[in-house]
Amino acid sequence: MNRVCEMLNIQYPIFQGAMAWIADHAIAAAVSEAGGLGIIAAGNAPGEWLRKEIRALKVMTDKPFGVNIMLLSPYAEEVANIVVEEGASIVTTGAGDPGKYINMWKEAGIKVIPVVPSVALARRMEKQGADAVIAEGCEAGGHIGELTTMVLIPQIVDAVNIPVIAAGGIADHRGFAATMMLGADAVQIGTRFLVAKECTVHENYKQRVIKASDIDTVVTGRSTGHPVRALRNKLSREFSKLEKQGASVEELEVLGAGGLRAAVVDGDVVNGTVMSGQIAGMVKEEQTAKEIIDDIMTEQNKRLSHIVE
Ligand code: TUI
Repeated sequence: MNRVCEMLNIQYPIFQGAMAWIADHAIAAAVSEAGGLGIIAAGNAPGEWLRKEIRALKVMTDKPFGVNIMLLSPYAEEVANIVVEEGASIVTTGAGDPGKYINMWKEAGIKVIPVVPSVALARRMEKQGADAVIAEGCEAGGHIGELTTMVLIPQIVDAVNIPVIAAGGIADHRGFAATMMLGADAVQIGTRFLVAKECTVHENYKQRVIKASDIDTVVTGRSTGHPVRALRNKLSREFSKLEKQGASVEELEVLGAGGLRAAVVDGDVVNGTVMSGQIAGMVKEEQTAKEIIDDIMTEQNKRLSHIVE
């Protein structure tokens, strides 16, 4: 049996990406109910929001689910405690080093799975007691590291003994099979679940992703130390222009502030931040979470059996 499925008590080795502002109880419950691992993204939200989301998810499914703590959030400490209070059993983290929380979570019996963009951080996380790592390549949407999935996965697989979940640029059975070949034990998929029927992101956002082509994402924010991949639009062009002119981090933060919320909640895909992975060009239809998972699992079986025949 797959060691990630065994460790987390899930049916299929497919995590739903923890998309800030987007991944709430609705999509997470649908993914978990379909046999994958649904994940609620705490993002920049306060603790009470997370508490309500966890409780709402538990009404919809009794399957395992995860909570993602975005470590740049001003509420990171608060939400880190709430996952313990609310009895979540799996925590993933992003955008930083979760070292100071790992002991607290382990003592509460929580499985801890940090996102890592490098071999060094993967090794450090294993030493500090992480149960697995999510190795995310820069094909992913949102806040990204420097390395691609293709080079990151095998290097991290060689460096650690804990399971590795591959993320960044995976949306179908081919990406699934490819990352298994690179040594991953499971995958994490964001962009394709963003357009899932159960995902509550604004319809304009979904349509922007569905209509995107292969070259439509752009990375901004390298000068702030927090590069973000999103679909090209008026905001990304203004941001890039300011960055080239040498704008200060403060000026850029003012321009970016609230951008993700504007796109996700208000559907402003012109002046908002439409975070998306590079694989958006291949994501062409709205399906249920179950259809997405079943499609990947049946097709990858065919592909892998074809390769070994
Ligand atoms: O975290 C993500 N993706 C995100 S977070 C987010 S919300 C946000 N909005 C605006 C600015 C910044 C964030 C949107 N998308 N993915 C996981 C991820 N983690 N990617 C890269 C990293 C990462 C980077 C550095 C993880 C650890 C790390 O460690 C540095 C250190 O402290 O050693």
